[in-house]
Amino acid sequence: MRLGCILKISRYHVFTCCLDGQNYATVKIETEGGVYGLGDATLAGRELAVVAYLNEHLLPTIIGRDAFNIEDLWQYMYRTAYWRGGPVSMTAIGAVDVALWDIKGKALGVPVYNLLGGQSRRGIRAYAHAWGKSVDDTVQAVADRLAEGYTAVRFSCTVPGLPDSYRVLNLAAPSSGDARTLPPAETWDTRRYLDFIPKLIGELRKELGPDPDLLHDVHHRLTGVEATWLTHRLEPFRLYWLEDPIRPGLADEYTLLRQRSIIPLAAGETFHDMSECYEFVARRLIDHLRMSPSHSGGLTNIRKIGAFAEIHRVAMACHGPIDISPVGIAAAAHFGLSTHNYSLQEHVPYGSETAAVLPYSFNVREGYLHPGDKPGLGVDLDDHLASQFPFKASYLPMVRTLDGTVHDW
Ligand code: GCO
Ligand code: MG
Repeated sequence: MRLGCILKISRYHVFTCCLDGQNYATVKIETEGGVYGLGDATLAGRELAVVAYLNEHLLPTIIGRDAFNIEDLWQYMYRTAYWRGGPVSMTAIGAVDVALWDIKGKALGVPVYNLLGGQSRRGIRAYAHAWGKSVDDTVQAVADRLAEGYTAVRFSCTVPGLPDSYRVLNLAAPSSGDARTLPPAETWDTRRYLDFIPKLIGELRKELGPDPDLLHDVHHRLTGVEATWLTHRLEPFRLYWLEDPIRPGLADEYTLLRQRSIIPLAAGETFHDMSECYEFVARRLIDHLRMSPSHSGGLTNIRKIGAFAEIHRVAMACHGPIDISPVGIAAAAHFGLSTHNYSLQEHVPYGSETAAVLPYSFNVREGYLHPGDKPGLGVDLDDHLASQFPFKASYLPMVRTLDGTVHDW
């Protein structure tokens, strides 16, 4: 017997707002009968491109379709674009897809993780961020996170001689007095960085002992040879993972690093599609894959990528910075709770404006993230309040080396 349409998509709206200094884009999809779902459409520094993709190209084509047929809708959104893939379209598809899972969970009265296979664990181990302007500051910041109950911490620190190196700029501050908002500039020097990081982790181990899991994010700034040099010096300190040592897409450089180093590697926050992660997973060039539902086509796509990774014994560890909204973190949490090969979830606490406009039921206790048990994703949107926090044009930082050459951020 063929069933008729269960829940017809009737309306949509994309909301943009700036909460606690961070821009977010949220798609709301409504169905006849009133059940609605939310998806995270935030692509930091390129937010309005996704909003246009949604409003002008994607959302008008799904009106009147059955919100319950998520797989068919995903294939429809993905395959009807001849120019497919990439950050903008995969974030837009991901937002709609996550909203459809939210709708289905609410309509059936179950949390999304129960639609994905149920709980694989009691909670997902989370890692926190710690950074400082000096070695002492950084040791203290990591110790503070451990005291909060986290057992894994990602550390970064101002590199001596480079006062505005990665992660120490105040991103919430206006980038300049200029009326136009321009990307704030950071400086970089590979030699200073390579000299400093082994000393920093040596101090962290000396002060904090062997127990805590320590992580470090290179943010794509090294070549294969430079990264190999670094990992050799880091090997004695048992790093949980080294993240994005090399520019994405350079599988040959990862091969060089992989063959000469025993440090676990994480990558993938800027991958969007199976084709981008295929070689990294199939050749096991990394240990942890950091693609997220928000930037990789939603839960429908990330589940398939997760299953592919499981076969190759690669763990999933979704990207979870502050520029993924609570809707995106909730999606990652439902996926992480239900996915066997899930290692660690990045977690950054939200501020009070975000919690008021996008109230969420996920929580972190004793360093473990749980999505909560509300039907759907467990996140709502106060759209009236959202309109009081208008979007503010802003950019992610850019990097120049000491002689002024543009470098990868
Ligand atoms: C991380 C990331 C982020 C990104 C940011 C870019 O591991 O959390 O590297 O900090 O820089 O999400 O938009
Ligand atoms: Mg990263």
